[in-house]
Amino acid sequence: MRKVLTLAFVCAIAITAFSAPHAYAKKCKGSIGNRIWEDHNQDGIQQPDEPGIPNVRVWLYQGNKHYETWTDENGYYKFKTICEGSYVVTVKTEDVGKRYQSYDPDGRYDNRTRVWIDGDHDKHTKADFAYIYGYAPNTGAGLYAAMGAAGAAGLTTLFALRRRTKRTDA
Ligand SMILES: [Ca+2]
Ligand SMILES: [Ca+2]
Repeated sequence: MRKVLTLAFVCAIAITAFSAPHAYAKKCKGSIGNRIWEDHNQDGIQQPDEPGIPNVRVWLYQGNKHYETWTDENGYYKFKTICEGSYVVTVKTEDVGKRYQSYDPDGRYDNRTRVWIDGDHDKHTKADFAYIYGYAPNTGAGLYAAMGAAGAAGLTTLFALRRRTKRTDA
């Protein structure tokens, strides 16, 4: 009888020891990444010759909680032990230098994207962002930068003249 009780006691301890931490850890095994790179041909695809941008801060927001990490020498970053939920990944734009954004996962060029982590082992690797020097066709700011201040002033004058002409015609 004593042997049976001892065995039952050992089993109870074993079940407690193994099941409790496992149940807790199971909820936060997701991860979010993946890369910030220079999209030289601006096709939104990472070609082998397109380098990553290192030392860029990336923030992960969930409500008022926020986490920070940095891209490595190849432009990769990863937030680990992520629990189920909705997050916003944001790139610290000061760290990409004088580059313009040329790719954003959600199509809106605002240096951030929303990510949902569904399950216990959800590895999200699509939070990629691209930046390039010079003309970025997807943002008006890139066009002005490429033209330079004088060109931008010329364009503004041209638009003003066109507006005035339209008003005169009407
Ligand atoms: Ca590319
Ligand atoms: Ca976006």
